[in-house]
Amino acid sequence: MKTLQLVILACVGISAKATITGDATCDNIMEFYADGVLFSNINDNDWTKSSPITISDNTQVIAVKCVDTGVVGGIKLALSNGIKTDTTWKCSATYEDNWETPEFNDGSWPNAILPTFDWGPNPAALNGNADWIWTTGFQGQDTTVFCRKVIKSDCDCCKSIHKKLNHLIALNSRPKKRTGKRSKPGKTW
Ligand SMILES: [Ca+2]
Repeated sequence: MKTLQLVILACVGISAKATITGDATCDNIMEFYADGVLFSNINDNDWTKSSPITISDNTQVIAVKCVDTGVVGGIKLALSNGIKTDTTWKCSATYEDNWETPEFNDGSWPNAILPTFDWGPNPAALNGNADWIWTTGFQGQDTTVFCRKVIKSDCDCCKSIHKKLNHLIALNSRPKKRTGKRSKPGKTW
């Protein structure tokens, strides 16, 4: 099992260093989560300024709760791995336990919509990099929304470990090769 231990150690070493960066904002009050962990920033309550994001590249799910305090609601985000807010996100106006975690099943949630509203060029870091998203009730009908996006179903490292494990299991389950001299044909029973 030494090979497997080495693979696991190598994976942990690599993943601990790698991060995803980016920017996020919401109109008006934002909570940003990566795998259920809340990341707070001084800009979270000002949609004209984006909050800088730095998360592990092993992150499976990113999630944003946003409270709209007037006129319209919107969420906008772009990350260095190419993930950005668009209609592939899932958005709901109903709170559900653990909605921000990887374990939550958002299969019944509707896709995000693109509000018909012009926010202009701010925040500058996100200008032209992503769409604003919300639920269909973006004009004051849905004032608190929960949006989430699965960005990695299983870490590449885990897949590599699983493959290695299966390889070892397959090796161990093979019939053992006979060692030593082949026994001569003996008595017939
Ligand atoms: Ca608003």
